Amino acid sequence: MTSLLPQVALESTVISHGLPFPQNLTLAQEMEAIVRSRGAEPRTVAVLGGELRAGLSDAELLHLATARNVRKVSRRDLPLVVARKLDGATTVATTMWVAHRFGIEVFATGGIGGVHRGNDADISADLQELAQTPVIVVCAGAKAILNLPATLEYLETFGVTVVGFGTDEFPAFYSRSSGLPVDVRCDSGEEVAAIWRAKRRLDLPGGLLVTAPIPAELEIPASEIEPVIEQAVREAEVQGLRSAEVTPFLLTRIAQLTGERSLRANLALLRNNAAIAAQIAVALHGVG
Ligand code: PSU
Ligand code: MN
Repeated sequence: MTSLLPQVALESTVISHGLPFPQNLTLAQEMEAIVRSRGAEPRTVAVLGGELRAGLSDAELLHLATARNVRKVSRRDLPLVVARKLDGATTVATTMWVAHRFGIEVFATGGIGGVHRGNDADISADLQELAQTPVIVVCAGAKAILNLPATLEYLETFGVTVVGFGTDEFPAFYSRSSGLPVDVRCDSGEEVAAIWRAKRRLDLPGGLLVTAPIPAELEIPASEIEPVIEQAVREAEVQGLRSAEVTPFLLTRIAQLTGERSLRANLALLRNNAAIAAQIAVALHGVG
């Protein structure tokens, strides 16, 4: 394996359902470029014509960024998109699963799913995947559209270590702090790599969640984003949305209500996470 470059997986639901066109396409290309500039190889994950893919051409990225018939593929959707030869964008859970099959250990995304506010039965498949699949997921924490304390409790129950990258607090996506502690702080890719190697030596199953706060200059303080989130969550309830529809609705609605600011914040944290993931992948590669 040492002749291969370090690898970083990237997800595609953020391209198809998380961001508007054309910023989604530019962002996907920028994340790939950032990973490359740090000495790693980007592997954007998707399902195309029923085939699992890790590594896409520019034309394929454009297709995911523009086509309307690209389905959001959670793990439960995998057998049906494969059987029916459909196109699908992979969530965090599905990207982890595909990355692992391709031998990729590090993955950069924006925010993970979690336990929803107001509906404790709506628990993202991302959390179970973190419990089961050995991949390091770099994210900016989770949006406060979720019940963050319940999300962290769930991760603890299932044995998922939560790292704060350069922070002692679990970041809340648009906001750098949530008031909730992480399990351990790391300030370098090497420190994360050391924890990952220890986990492997101990034969512990599952992934590692590395959370990095949004760059300070683009942070939206909790007091400003909170009323918007509450409004979006209420609207989702009124509309009776369920299951996989909830998260894309909330993401779109918050972006509409906050305008360009939340979009700029979202793009900045995604780029930041790509750089950190590459750093971790390079550190892991160094000593095997
Ligand atoms: N949170 C974000 N942006 C996103 C997502 C979550 O801030 O794009 C996407 C990710 O792909 C994540 C998925 O895996 O939503 C979670 O959806 P659900 O809650 O339906 O599991
Ligand atoms: Mn959900």
